Amino acid sequence: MLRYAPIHSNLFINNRKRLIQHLEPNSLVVLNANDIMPSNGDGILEFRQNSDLFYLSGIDQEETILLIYPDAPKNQWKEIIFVKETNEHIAVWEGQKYTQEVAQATSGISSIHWLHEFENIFHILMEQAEHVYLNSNEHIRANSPVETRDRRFTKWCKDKYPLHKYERLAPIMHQLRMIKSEVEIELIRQACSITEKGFRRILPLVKPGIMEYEIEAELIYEFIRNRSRGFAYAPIIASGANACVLHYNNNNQSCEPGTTILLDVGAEYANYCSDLTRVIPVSGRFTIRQQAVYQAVLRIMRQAQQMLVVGNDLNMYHQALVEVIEKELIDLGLLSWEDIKHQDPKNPAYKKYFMHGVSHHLGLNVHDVGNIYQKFKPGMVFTIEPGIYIREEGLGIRLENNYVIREQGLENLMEHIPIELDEIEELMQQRRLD
Ligand SMILES: [Mn+2]
Repeated sequence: MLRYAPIHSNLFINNRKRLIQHLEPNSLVVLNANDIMPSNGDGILEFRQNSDLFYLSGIDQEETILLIYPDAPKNQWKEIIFVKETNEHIAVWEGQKYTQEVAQATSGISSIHWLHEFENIFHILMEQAEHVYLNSNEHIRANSPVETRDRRFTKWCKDKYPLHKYERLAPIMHQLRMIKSEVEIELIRQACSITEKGFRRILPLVKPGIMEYEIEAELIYEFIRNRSRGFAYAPIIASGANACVLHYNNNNQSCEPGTTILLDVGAEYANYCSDLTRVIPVSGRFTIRQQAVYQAVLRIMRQAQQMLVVGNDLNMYHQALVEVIEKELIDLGLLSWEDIKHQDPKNPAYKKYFMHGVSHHLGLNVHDVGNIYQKFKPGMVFTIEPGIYIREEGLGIRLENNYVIREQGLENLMEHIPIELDEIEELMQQRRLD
């Protein structure tokens, strides 16, 4: 019933099994769906499920509640899903919604109730439970004034049941979601492969005068026809100096001959994200200077690959890469050893040309949750995305791939997506043969 192929319920069953190991005895866990966000009038934005609720249930629909109560006195109370009631009338107006049977098959949970039954059942469970785990958005960079359904529920619940022991679910979810299972890695791989199709589609189409939004249109066409619901995040199609604006997404400029285009675009698939960045020359050939900066970024990326291994952590990884970045910036004539020797340690010289982090977790969120102070472990999925931005030259180069950390080394989920200069130029030349 959803655009993507059904996911086997074992993924969600195993995720719940892992969660249960982290709970206090006699605990009840509550997770709420995301809201459908309003725009204006009766308009709405596209629905995006709460990543934690999806991770534990697979239910991809608004107004869903998941209860997990491993020590419940009755078996049918150990796991319960509430979905909004559907019927013939709703089906005509809103299309297909989860029936109880489909919710059961999706989640692997046998107790499925309609949402209007929630308060009665919840009251019976709360009478038994001691600890209550509620969910909140504790992403390290979360910064939204909008009150979520989880937040409203927390207020309601604490007001109605003030004497329970309340616990934070978020730190446990971060621990769990940080390590991806093979099924999740396959879903991310699928998202990467859809992104690859989009990238290969645009290579022969780009020529001087093409508008950034025309490239965006070709990408979304390719993504959607491959069962993606669209971009995993706002796409950056930045030609020329626009590439130096890190979160550029107007995508409304004409691509000028002799400049490059930075594409930071990824498809989502089944709520899993991919996150690709490539830079291509508008005219089909890189200039000598563009090549030099590009190769420098590629060398930084290769160094990063060597260090994104079990046992390292993000901090030592980043520290080690700073030395590599400094050397490349000096070789490009952008910095001198003097600049570095006399730099303000709080604002190091390299930050003028490389002002963001090198890696982040990737998964159900494009900047996925996780504890950034822990050592790299097998099953973690990271991006590597070095960049050099030279505003005075109107040139910004960033390259980004997605990787799985394995016991035996790093697996590149984007190894088939062209990244070498000559391969990109060759693919772009194919337009001239048409
Ligand atoms: Mn990224």
